[in-house]
Amino acid sequence: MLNTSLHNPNVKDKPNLQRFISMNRGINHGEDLPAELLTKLYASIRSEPFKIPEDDGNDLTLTFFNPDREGWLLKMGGRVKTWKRRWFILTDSCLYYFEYTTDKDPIGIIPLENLCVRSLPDNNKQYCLELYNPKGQKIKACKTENKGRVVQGKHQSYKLRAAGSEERDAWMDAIRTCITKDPFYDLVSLRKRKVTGNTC
Ligand code: 4IP
Repeated sequence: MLNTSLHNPNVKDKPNLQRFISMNRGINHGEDLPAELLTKLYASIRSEPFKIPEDDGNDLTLTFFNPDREGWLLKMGGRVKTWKRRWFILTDSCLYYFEYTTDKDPIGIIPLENLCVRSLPDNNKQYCLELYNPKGQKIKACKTENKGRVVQGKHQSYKLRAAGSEERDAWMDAIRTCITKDPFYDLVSLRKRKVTGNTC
């Protein structure tokens, strides 16, 4: 309130320090906050307005807050079969991968809708899992190319490699949970049952 009162040009009646202090009487469980604290707060807000960041839909920070799982995995390329170490975040039924943990924007996004996950035999590489489309179709995903252009992914399946079997199994469990808990599936299967008349 003080920030708006002091810095919004539409507010003509700017409170002075004394008024600010009296406005805050009894707010600390019936007690007053120390005058020194309020004085510093007043001076700080008056000297520099603060801005609350607006959610314009472009900032993905909130999307990656409190994910279902996150960690490093090796990912095999789609056409060129090279392994790249990527930071993966599993949230909102999508897998996002980044080059660095601190990156704000992912390199790639894999929606898990309609996908399945399985472990791969430890032939050449150990602890691998595979995301695949049970209908055998290419996976619908997107990635950002070097020049910043967003393009469709080219993976028939995503092969990922964990550091150990426990980690691989934990990723598979987390991915499976994400796939099954998506309310979209309940809606679609309900609709399918209605259309086919199958009530099972
Ligand atoms: C690349 O190999 C990387 O593995 C890419 O991974 C991968 O894209 C490319 O797959 C693959 O060609 P090089 O760097 O050796 O060229 P990343 O994007 O994580 O760097 P994906 O789709 O896996 O992100 P294709 O299918 O774009 O060729």
